[in-house]
Amino acid sequence: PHAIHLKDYRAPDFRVPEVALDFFLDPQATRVAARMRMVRTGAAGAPLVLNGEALKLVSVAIDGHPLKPDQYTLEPELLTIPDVPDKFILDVVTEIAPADNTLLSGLYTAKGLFCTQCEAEGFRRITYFFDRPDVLAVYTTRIEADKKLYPVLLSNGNLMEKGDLANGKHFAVWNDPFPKPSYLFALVAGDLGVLEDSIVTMSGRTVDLKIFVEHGNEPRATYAMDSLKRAMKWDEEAYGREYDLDIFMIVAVSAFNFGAMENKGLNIFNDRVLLASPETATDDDYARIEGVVAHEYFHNWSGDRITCRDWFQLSLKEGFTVFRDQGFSADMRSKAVKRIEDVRALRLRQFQEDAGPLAHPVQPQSYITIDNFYTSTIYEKGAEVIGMLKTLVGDEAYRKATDLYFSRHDGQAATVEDWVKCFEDATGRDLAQFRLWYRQAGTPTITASGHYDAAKKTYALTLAQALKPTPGQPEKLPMHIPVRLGMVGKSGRALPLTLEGDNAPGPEERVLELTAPQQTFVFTGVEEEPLVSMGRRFSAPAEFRIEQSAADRTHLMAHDPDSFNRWEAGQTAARTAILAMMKGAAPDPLYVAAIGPVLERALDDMAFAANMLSLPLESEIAMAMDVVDPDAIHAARVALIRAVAAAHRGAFDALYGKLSDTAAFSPDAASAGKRALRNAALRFLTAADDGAAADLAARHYRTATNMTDMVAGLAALARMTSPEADKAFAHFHDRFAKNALVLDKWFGLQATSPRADTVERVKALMKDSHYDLKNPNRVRALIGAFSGNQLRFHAADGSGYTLVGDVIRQLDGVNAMVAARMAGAFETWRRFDPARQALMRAELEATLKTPGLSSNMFEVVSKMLA
Ligand code: B3K
Ligand code: ZN
Repeated sequence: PHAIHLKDYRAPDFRVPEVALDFFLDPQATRVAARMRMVRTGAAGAPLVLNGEALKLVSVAIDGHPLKPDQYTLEPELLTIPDVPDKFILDVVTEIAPADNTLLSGLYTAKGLFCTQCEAEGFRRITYFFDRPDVLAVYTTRIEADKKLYPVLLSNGNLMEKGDLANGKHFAVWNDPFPKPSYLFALVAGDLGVLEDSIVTMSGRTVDLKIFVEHGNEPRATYAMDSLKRAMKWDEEAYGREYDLDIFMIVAVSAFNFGAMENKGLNIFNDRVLLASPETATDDDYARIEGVVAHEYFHNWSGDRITCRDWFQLSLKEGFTVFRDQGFSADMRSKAVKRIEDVRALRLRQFQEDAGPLAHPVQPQSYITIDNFYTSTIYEKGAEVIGMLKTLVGDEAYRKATDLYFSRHDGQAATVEDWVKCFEDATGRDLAQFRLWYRQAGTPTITASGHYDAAKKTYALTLAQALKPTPGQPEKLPMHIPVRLGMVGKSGRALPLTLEGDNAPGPEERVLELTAPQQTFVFTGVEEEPLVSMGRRFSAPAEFRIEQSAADRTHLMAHDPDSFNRWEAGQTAARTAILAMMKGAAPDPLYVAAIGPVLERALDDMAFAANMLSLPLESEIAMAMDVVDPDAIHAARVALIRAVAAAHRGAFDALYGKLSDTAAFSPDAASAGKRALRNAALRFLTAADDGAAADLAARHYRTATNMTDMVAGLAALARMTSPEADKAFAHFHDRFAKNALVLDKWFGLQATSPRADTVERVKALMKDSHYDLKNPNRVRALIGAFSGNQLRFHAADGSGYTLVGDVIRQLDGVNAMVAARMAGAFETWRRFDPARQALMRAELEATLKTPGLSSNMFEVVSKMLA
């Protein structure tokens, strides 16, 4: 396998204004006749070189003249025709076997349904083509198939024609008038039910909305439909973006490599992020559906109308679209809670990536397999970079810049540089240094130290930034970092931030721009010694460090006017307490006491209170240690939960009782917040993990009227060894045996259990008749969840490592993309003790030696070992 470098980018030698595809569907032997109009744009005489993979070439012709085998060369992944005119029609006929396509890339079948996944490089598994994002064509797609088995025939764009044919077959012709890259091509054929609706856009056009699902699942698509309509409206208001075709379709499929895909006019979804009902989906599922439906819809502008020139620009569409969907969800729900959730996810996955062997910039410089670069850095850090731009230029200028971007680059395959340039042109700001956020990998540390001069009433705040080396980047330059902050007095009031030289009292919050390695900001008129509330709303994807006592932190936890930083203060206080407990300290009485006021105010904002009550996860605590000790982390964290529970038993009891739900289920944010708070209380009320705790958790499970509460009950029981736990798990299994998505939860809850027998149970579950290596959702539900179980995956005897190692090696032969992603479980291996390191290294080395290893797996494993 060899690396591809950004610096080697070359424009294509041909344009392909039009592509006509003719599909004759058959699970074992689908025939694809492709007709492409080619126009030379590059060097005269350059050969035609097309990508192709796992294809059987049936015939190839130029301007109607079939080519003889000596007129072209065929390599495993390339078709080269040395001698072609400057303008011509190329006809290529290929044959593929969708039923054997376990990679789920290109055209494949799942549960009797044909569907495609072409991003990033799946189109080359359908026909020979310039399978790169900077070749934009207008596609016309004709699909022919058995009418009984495949009554629904879909592709991108508008339906032009359909009709019946002889032998029980029928056909449909679709045309997508918007030129697009091949990765946005889609086709679906099958026997599907449909949920229909429509919307009138801002300019008064009516757009038909259709969501296709397995028959019987139509009612479970209503929340997705509702989310879609709200997303379409929001994009008009927030970004001035209107939908452009007359029809927008979504199809839900059960076998899919990731969440969903933004194919023009025909989004394809993993049904996990589309189907919901109160009996089958948790509040988190509802929120995720809302977010993903919006994300894929928003891609219509940030991705489809303006796409990427090459895959090094991936964050151009992904970071931006994540930023857009985060903004949407924040507007639909609570801004503070959404920010907390996003930051938590960022720290959990992206900070971990940035700190390890797979660290890469938001704009990578090279890759072996692009599939490995759909990472948290490209997506979530990419979104943070855009958030910083918005913070720096302000809301209005941000909108001006995005308007400019959409108008300037509409219909183009653009670059990250084009994007930043729009911000410079729209705002007049120099963003030269800011561009480093795209080029430098790693999480900067911002260390603050302050000095209060009581006599002069000044406060000097020194901010220093540092960025550690990452693979391939030994030296780093100082970045342009927005640091949003406030100051809180010991009395609890917010202090104005007046900088030396200001001629009026300053605001209570401001954004400092840190551009040098170290800068000092002097505030004047500071009436009392302040506590600094730094990095409010997480104003940069950085680690903010400031020396503060436990008393300072609990003070901020109660008084910081910025709710995000109240949460942050609580997290830091809890983490500090847990780290101290690992060295023998008792639970920090200040932290334990500080939960009192949180409970007193819990009803004011229940979703927020639930977050205040959720302690840092074990893997978050691990991030703060030089050598991770999973057993000690688990024990200390549980001990702190028990200390909090013991100190506030009465308040938790009262809260739990008061919040018991009798109203009909509604997935809205307020109702979800209420359930989240009650379930947070349940966590503390069952903290002892004893018989009484099992009884309460079992009662919670039995009396639940929705999936959120059922899962909360089960999650508590999953920690315990008790007949109640066995009974509930058996009941859940039998009740939902036929519902794959719910059964995934059953697998996952057992895989994440802290119980000592978890490895054994996961092994047993792999023999369950419902376990299926070919279904990514199932593998992720069991093995993916298990590898996130820090305590048991990292079992000292290495049993967890062997389990996951065996699975990824086996899975590599079935679905290399999913397998390589799952190998990320070993990404942190160097952060553990020598014994665990040796065990993990052995798994990685064994993987590298596996015969026939995919290049996906080769890339991640060799980088992890480097
Ligand atoms: N663009 C797709 C991701 C494709 C992943 C290919 N390996 C979904 C999304 O980000 O919206
Ligand atoms: Zn996306």
